[in-house]
Amino acid sequence: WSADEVTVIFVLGGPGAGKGTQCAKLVSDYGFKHLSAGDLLREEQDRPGSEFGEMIKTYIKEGTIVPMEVTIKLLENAMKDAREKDKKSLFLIDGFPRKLDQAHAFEKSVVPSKFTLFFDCPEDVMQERLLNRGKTSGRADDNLESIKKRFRTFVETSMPVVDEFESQGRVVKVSATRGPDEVYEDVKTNFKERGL
Ligand code: UP5
Ligand code: MG
Repeated sequence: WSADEVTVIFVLGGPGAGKGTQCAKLVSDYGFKHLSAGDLLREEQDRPGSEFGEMIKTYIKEGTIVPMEVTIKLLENAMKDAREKDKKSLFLIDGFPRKLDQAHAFEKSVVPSKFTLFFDCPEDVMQERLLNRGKTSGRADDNLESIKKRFRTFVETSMPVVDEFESQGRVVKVSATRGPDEVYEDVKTNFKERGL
């Protein structure tokens, strides 16, 4: 695809920064198709007959990053579906790319992103949110041990992606510490400035 046919915005931020929450708001106001890489991996994990199920399970529990061939394929398939069935051309890709090679591969082989929406949030705030969600989410990685591992992977492996995009002037950074509605006001202001 070319960037004229398809608009992709990457949505990044640490575990529990509020990526999913903000994407849901953007979907109802702007008509984006929201694709969470984590959600797609969890669906694939639970799909009967998936050859990747066990592998995905282990990576998620350990807070490490699933090989990109799997994730990019899932994203590409979901994008194709949304384009064909729902005529969607605006995409929020949530929680991806988490590693520099993934960023390079996606922008080369699928489509370049318009920009990255980055939610900036301190670890203590994210930890509290995740532990709280863990009471009801049923997510295998919403426990203190997995959360610590996710934070580490985020700092060591995923922040370099944000830093590289930032150095290219392609990051919209929003502070994610306030309530969901306040954060969303900032998001909308930034989208307006970027012509959306
Ligand atoms: N909440 C949200 N916003 C709030 C606010 N402003 N104020 C107060 N509370 C707020 O929110 C988390 C919780 O906080 C919720 O309870 C919410 O109500 C509350 P959410 O919107 O879900 O945050 P989000 O950033 O989406 O958190 P999530 O846990 O989904 O982030 P992760 O990045 O950790 O999870 P993801 O699903 O993206 O990935 C999971 C794993 O999949 C990864 O660790 C990795 O192992 C694997 N993965 C890959 O390998 N490759 C990929 O490309 C993607 C994932
Ligand atoms: Mg999420």
